[in-house]
Amino acid sequence: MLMGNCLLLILWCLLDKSFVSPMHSSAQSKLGKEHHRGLRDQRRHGLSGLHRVKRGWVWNQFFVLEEYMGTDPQYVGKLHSDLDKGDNLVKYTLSGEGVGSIFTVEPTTGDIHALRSLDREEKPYYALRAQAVDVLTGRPLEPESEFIIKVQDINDNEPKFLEGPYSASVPEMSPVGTYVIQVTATDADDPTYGNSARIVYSILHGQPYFSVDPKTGVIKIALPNMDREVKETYQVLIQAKDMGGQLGGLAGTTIVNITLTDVNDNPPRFAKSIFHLRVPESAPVGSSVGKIKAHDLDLGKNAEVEYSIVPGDSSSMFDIYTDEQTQEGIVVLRKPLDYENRKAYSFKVEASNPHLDSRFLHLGPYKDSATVKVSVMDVDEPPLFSRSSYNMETYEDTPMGIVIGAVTAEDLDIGDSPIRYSIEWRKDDENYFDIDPVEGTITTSEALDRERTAKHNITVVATKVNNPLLYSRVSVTISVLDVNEFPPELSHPYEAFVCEDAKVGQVNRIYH
Ligand SMILES: [Ca+2]
Ligand SMILES: [Ca+2]
Ligand SMILES: [Ca+2]
Ligand SMILES: [Ca+2]
Repeated sequence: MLMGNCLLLILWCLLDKSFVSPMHSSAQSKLGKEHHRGLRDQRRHGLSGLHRVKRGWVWNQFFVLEEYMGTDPQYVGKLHSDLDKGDNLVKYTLSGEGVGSIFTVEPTTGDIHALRSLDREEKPYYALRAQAVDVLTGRPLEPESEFIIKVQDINDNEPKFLEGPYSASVPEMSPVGTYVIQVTATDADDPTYGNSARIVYSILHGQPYFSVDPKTGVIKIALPNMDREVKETYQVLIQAKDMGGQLGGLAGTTIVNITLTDVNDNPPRFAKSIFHLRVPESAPVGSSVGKIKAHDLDLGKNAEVEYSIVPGDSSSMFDIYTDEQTQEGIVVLRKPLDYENRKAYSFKVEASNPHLDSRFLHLGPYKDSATVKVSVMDVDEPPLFSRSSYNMETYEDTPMGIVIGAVTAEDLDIGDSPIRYSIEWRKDDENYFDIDPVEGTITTSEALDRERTAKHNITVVATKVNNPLLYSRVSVTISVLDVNEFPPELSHPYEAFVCEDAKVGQVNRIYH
């Protein structure tokens, strides 16, 4: 089967535009892979097929250019049997993939044509079988020969980023060369032939901040000290170009959105060196006196601020703690205030970051201090009675209008308002007493009867004239003393009713 009854395949090698020439070779029915490799190598090096023929290579492949735009069917190659003497007694037939629809053979000449344009990226080769048949007997002149029609690549596909657009993040202040992300473009053209699928990456937008490795598509930090607090997001445009990046190559692009993540590179800073707070003297212990804030440009943990009061003259009067939501320092009262005693306090507050990053300590110190001045405000307070309660005594036969005692209240505020007194009558109470609104003296308005009521409890109200909303109450107990209507009984001496702590204005014994 070496020479003799074998089919000759006459090939058109469509290698380059400059290399289109017919070649002759005898085809063996058995063909090895090394033949494919040989062809590939040859094409790569742009060598003429003729030289290779001398080395005894046998071609079992036809080539057809993909995306052929010509008007006539594309000539693919020629079948020839050495039994064909040119007397039209041999007929060539073709079978296999695409026969009839794509490929035809001229029975007498063995010329193969492609009827329509082909797309290598859709189907890179077609497997066919050829046979030479005796026209008269219809019998095959030799065994069927298999061959392949390979679709020759042209660069008709641009690189594509199938996974784009990309998102990536990298810590701010990362050193130059820090890996950010790898982008990958794919090219549908033949990677084994020419440079149609040889991709080179470049950066169209995003310099000088980022760089891309031309071969790997790895994006890296290209500028030192990139600061999130200055610019947080970057849109980088990456191009992938085939033909090794050369002019005329096809290109595809993708967007890479890069976000700088935060590191603790900013200390907290008070916006001013002195904060003025005002608090009413009446503020209860534990209540908020006011807020101060040290601003930290960082985010989250890196912007957490701890406040402390520097020990000093006024430091024991106040506490400070951090509002978790706002990171403000809330100044809280620790001890009661008294405007009349002290009107102002001043202390130093320190703000610091609790979570430090050792790499950025040189950008510190991560703390700041400020002075807080607290002004105590006078509060218009209700009048204050001279005692918390009053006890009085009177005889049951005391005439109406006689003073039996007096209460005193005072306005301690700066205004020193006059005071007005009144008796607060409870429902159903009988009205036995009157009070002088200015003097606070209490008189009887009804005859008293000890046997009926021995003790009267009344409530006296003191109101500030210049602010009637401010008033105080005090309870006054009036004991009704027995008058000697009946013979005195030793078991009830008068002394038993004398208040031991009786002081000025408290007890008036009225004798007849
Ligand atoms: Ca292609
Ligand atoms: Ca390509
Ligand atoms: Ca910080
Ligand atoms: Ca930061």
